[in-house]
Amino acid sequence: MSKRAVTALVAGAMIVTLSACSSGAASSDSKAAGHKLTIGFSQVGAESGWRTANTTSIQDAAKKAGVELKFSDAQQKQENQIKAIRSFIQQKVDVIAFSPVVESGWDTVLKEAKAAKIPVILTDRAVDSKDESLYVSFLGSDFVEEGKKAGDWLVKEYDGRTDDVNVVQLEGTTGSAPANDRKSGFAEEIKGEPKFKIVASQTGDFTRAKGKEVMQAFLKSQPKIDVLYAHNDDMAIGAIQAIEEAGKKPGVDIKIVSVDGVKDAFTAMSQGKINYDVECNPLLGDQLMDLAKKVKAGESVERRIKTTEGTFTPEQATAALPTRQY
Ligand code: GZL
Repeated sequence: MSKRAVTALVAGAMIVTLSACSSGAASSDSKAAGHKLTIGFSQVGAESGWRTANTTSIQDAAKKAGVELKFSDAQQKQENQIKAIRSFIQQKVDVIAFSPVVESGWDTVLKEAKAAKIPVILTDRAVDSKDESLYVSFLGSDFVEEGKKAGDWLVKEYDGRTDDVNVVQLEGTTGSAPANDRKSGFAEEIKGEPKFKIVASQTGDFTRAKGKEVMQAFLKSQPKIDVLYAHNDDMAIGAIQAIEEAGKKPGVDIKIVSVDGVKDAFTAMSQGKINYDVECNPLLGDQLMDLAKKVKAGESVERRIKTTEGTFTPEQATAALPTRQY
């Protein structure tokens, strides 16, 4: 074979090899590039307007970020969340994220995730585990702060009043971080004012139906109610129905201070039925996706990321209503 032919043959072989390598490299890149970050997410349930907005935010953000989201609704049961987390471990997801329905009872399953080398991100609600190695970050609101904001409004609203102000409290899900912390923050803020008497306090489990049922009981058992403090808007909206059915005017005969800041509460505020709303931001999706990508990439992340949120008077809520996202 002529020298020229051998050269052409060798050059050709080199081109084939290089392209194979590059395609090989490309295929491994494309494999790496093709590997979608997979997040296993265990959601509390669908108990409130806030929760629905939180779920939508997470699902939309996952789509936008090209993340494969394995989503599980626990219907407000801890055992369902534990089952879901174990299933995510079996499926070898890249990251586990969840909103713990209650604060306690997570160490065992989180130790299983740690043993499987799957990082865990807490969103919305916290756990009371002492072992901080069991999760890499907690993204969510400061519920004690929210309770204090509600208490601060009450103190200002009744400034100068000397006779007793009877308060009833609709608590969130028993054992949950928002219920515990909104209760303690509120109590802390009003403790210097003996005129405020919390005459009844009971869980309405963050739902409209239970909020109405418990408010009906309060109305029967309490001779005088001046204020309702509801740990979320859905219970406040349920309570409004009970107050009206009892022939009283919500927002006037019984003032209402609530938490979340969902659209239906803003509508009630525009009608004068809720007097103050402390916002709790459910739109955590984009932050969660960014956090999960950083965690997967081995980048360091903040242990505690607090969401920004405000407070609303009826005038502010009425103005915000037309563009309210949730
Ligand atoms: C707060 C969240 C609470 C909301 C309720 O971050 O966990 O749970 O306040 C929801 O509406 O049910």
